[in-house]
Amino acid sequence: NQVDDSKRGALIVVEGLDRAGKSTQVERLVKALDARLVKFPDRTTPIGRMLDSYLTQKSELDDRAVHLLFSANRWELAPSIRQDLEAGKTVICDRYAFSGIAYSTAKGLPFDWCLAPDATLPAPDLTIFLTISPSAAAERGGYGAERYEDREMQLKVKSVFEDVEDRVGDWMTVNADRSVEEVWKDVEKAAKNAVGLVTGPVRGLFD
Ligand code: ADP
Ligand code: 2DT
Ligand code: MG
Repeated sequence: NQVDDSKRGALIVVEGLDRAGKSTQVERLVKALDARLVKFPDRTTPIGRMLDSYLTQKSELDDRAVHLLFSANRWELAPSIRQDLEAGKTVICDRYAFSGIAYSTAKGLPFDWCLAPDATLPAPDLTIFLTISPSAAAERGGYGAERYEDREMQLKVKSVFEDVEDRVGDWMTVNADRSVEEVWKDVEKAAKNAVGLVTGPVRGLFD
């Protein structure tokens, strides 16, 4: 089992609507690739606690202010993500900048304004978008009490995700309205392929 010391890790992002199955697939990826899991938002940092309070409807924040906090939450983790990638460790993100763009644009903020604060973050080597209709997702236990968990919002978010796809490379859409095993087959194959193909330094998002 030869280890190539010069090879960096892959940054793999899993995106999708609420209940698309992101966390289920991410957990499998972390095990299969012996990778680091980073969940966005990371609710444990001081910024993350503000986001948690906002998402659980305990506080109100201006739409632009909260968008920038979600982005800042990524920037505060970016140096350690880059460090791990450079040390050869693969990093799996459960949501990333694309959720930031999709949810904030769905609320009515301009698409390009939403994209700007995340520019030059570590760029994913692969983004797996788990696509599912809001109604099929809702059948997986119904929506909870967090902000954004309603059908109308989910429909808008889905449509922005489909626009985001045109702005980034290394994007793979996977039909998430199938069994965990069927989805996993596609996710595992794409992720292992991405790990094998990694070359060159970590790139910058939207560069
Ligand atoms: P997300 O992180 O995208 O919100 P989860 O992975 O937490 O989604 O899954 C949401 C719910 O749906 C959980 O109860 C999970 O067990 C279930 N679930 C996940 N993937 C599937 C699937 N492919 N088919 C049916 N149910 C699923
Ligand atoms: P979960 O913890 O269940 O994934 O829900 N969100 C997330 C944004 O609005 N902007 C972002 O940048 C990110 C990463 C999506 C998290 C909720 O937070 C929303 C759902
Ligand atoms: Mg989840």
